[in-house]
Amino acid sequence: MLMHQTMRWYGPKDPVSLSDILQSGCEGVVTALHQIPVGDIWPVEAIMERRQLVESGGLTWTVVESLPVSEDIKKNSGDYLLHIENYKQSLRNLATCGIKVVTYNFMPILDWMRTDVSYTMKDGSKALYFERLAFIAFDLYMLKRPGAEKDYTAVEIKNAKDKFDSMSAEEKERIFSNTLMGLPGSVVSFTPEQILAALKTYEGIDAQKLKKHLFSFLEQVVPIAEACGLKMAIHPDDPPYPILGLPRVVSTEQDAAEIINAVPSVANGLCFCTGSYGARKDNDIPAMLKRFGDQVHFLHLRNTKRDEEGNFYEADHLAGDTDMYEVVKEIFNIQKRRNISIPMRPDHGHQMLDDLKKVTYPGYSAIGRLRGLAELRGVEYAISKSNS
Ligand code: CS2
Ligand code: MN
Repeated sequence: MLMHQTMRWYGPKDPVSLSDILQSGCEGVVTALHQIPVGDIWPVEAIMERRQLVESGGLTWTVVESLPVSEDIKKNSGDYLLHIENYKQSLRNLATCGIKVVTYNFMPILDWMRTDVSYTMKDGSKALYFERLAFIAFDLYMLKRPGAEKDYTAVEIKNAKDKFDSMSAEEKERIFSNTLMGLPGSVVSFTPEQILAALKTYEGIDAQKLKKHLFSFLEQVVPIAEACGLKMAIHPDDPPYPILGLPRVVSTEQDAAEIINAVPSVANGLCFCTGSYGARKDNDIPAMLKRFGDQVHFLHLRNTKRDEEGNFYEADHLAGDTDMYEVVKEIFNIQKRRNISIPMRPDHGHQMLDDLKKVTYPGYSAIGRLRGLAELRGVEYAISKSNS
């Protein structure tokens, strides 16, 4: 049994077309109704319309990424009760339309964060990069977040200041806009005033509290998902540690275990993103897959290369710190045991070849993802052949 191969498709405005995705060998796409404001209900008609569009392209749609959780829900404030009811209704509507897996995350304010979205690799392709010093310089000297100094060592602060002073105005501007790029699927980025105001709303919410909010959200929505045959899949934090003073609660093996145990149900599972979890040295990716295999409902396969200073870039899918052979072997075992085909996508890829001339969502150009997918597909094919 092989993985169900998909790519993310941002909808009709995505410069990567359904035909491109079909030609990459995928059976399906993973998509979301980005046009619906976070917190509102996804109506059946809109879901069906998207489904028909995908099917008219010869592809299937069974995984949603993401049905976003509102800031109110994460903070247990404002309209959170209404938003939870709406979330439940969206789940029912999605199930009615044939969706099987719903991906979400619980990162306050931001989704992934990088300091450079076009970092040039040795071979000339471009990757997403997180440079810790650039990030500290951004936090201290561009955003000027109150109290930021206490998150860093004296040496880090000094080095970040030197870095900041040596940067050209253009470089500063680039780091600034890359860092505040906003959410995947949207092109609007935050202004410093907006982000500082948003950060302020998290005052008094530490990791323990955020976790409590996550668990009470799960207590409400998981039974609904279970009753309508849906599986929830939580995406890990990226990078997998606190940033900008915001708590992060889906970063480690321990976090994943606590989430699963908080509301025991087949419907309460993981979107296992090897790239996000893999940016931490203490996450043993194959071991985590082995432990959580029964709860993995969706796979993001991607690799990162870390260094001692806390920088990491997105490596080729078979390079980097995570051993993809071990990962795919583990997935092969899980699928065999559960007798299912788990949906996967290559997550990000490098911008390369003709895509260097195109504008796509950072990480989501076609050719780099196709390369990653093809390599992973080859690994899986070989493993399954030698096991049959
Ligand atoms: C994705 C995440 O592009 C990406 O890095 O893996 O943005 C992911 O889609 C969301 O966090 C899931 O809710
Ligand atoms: Mn991911």
